[in-house]
Amino acid sequence: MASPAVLHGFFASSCTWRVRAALVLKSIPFEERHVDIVQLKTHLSDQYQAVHPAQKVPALEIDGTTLVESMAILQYLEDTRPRPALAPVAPLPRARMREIVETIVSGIQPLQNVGVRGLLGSDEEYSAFARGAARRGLQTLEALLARSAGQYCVGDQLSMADLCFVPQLFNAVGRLKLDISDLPTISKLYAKLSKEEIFMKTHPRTVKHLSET
Ligand SMILES: N[C@@H](CCC(=O)N[C@@H](CS)C(=O)NCC(=O)O)C(=O)O
Repeated sequence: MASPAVLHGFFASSCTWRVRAALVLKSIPFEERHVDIVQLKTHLSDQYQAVHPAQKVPALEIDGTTLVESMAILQYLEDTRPRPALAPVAPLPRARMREIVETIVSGIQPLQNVGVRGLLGSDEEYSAFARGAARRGLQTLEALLARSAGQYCVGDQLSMADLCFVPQLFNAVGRLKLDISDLPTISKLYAKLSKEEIFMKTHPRTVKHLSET
């Protein structure tokens, strides 16, 4: 029998959460190895650089190799374990999904990543920059979701867009303390999706608790 996949991740990392949720949805056995990117900064060790050249999380050991970059990992899982599908088949909803994914993955997450904290002056300056960037990204997301959302970010099918959306919103509301009450589509969708089993099961709170017991 193949050995379980190994997810190198941090419980509160939005990028790790995307992959954790996909692994659970696709019923892929895995163990999660804690990489502390906040206090101990174990991701900056030479040992971890051998796992992830950019010294970030997540990295996934699977099928005898190691993959990095959460969206490359999700696409690999989709290509090798297509059920349940995490992307619509038709070209237009697929493009809508990618609009949302790109907005989050390129337009929001990197600008508020803890890795840029030291590059942006004081903690206050970092916080103001991160909150401003996230807020602007969420406004874009609101406009995109207003035309694409149904029960999920794109129509009524759970997709990679949702796997990016819920962790990013948890970050925006929980860590950056952003008020989203003036973003109606986002507020409604986030309230609904955060109660879904897959996001509760893979939530940072659940994982933190498990890693402590
Ligand atoms: N594009 C990468 C981003 C990875 C990333 O920025 N991960 C964050 C946690 S969500 C991290 O490891 N930050 C630590 C650092 O940059 O020093 C992905 O999607 O995997």
